[in-house]
Amino acid sequence: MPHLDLNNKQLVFKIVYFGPGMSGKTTNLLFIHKKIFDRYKGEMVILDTEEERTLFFDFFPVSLGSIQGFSLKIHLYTIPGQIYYEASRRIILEGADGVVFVADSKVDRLDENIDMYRRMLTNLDSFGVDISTFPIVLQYNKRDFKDLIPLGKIEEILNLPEDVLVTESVATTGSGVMRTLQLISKEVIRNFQLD
Ligand SMILES: Nc1nc2c(ncn2[C@@H]2O[C@H](COP(=O)(O)OP(=O)(O)OP(=O)(O)O)[C@@H](O)[C@H]2O)c(=O)[nH]1
Ligand SMILES: [Mg+2]
Repeated sequence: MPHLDLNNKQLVFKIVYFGPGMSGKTTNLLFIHKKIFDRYKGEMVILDTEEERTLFFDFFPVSLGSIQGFSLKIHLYTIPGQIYYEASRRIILEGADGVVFVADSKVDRLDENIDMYRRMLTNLDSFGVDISTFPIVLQYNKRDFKDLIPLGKIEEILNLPEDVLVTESVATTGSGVMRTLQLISKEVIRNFQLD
């Protein structure tokens, strides 16, 4: 459920970019932050190591305008993909209204994608989230590489529902990045209306 702040008349949705290490989560957020006009965005907080790996999370807020006197906001987060940061991932994922799963399309990264997706589902389940209705967009990133995981492969292995939302992207150029954000935002708001 989005966070309703009655004092400040705000409705805040939380979208988390999840996925294995180096799949391009931070790169997605950097591109989105660059694209959005200043008046609609807050400062981007990046907590990374010297090697540009996310240490805890990246974050920034986006304003979507207002409805009936309430301002609508989306808070965008990334998780750290490195395997030993499980506790941080859990903390950041908790309370999410939707997830973009950023998969690394390189064929040798298939197992890491599957492992991380399963970890995400386990965590969501432990929060009591109904995974069958929870908004998720599966983004096949790094489509500029050779030897790609074919579209459909991750869904097939994980036995995901047929109507799972899938996008392709090259986060370094921004190709597919805004479309992914639009899709997940729409899903999150639609899911809220259905609640
Ligand atoms: N060629 C190519 N490189 C990409 C793409 N997306 C991200 N990268 C590169 O992959 C590396 C890792 O990207 P990040 O965005 O830092 O990855 P991350 O998922 O945030 O990684 P963690 O924070 O460790 O979980 C960087 O060097 C990016 O420039 C892409 O679509 N194509
Ligand atoms: Mg990162």
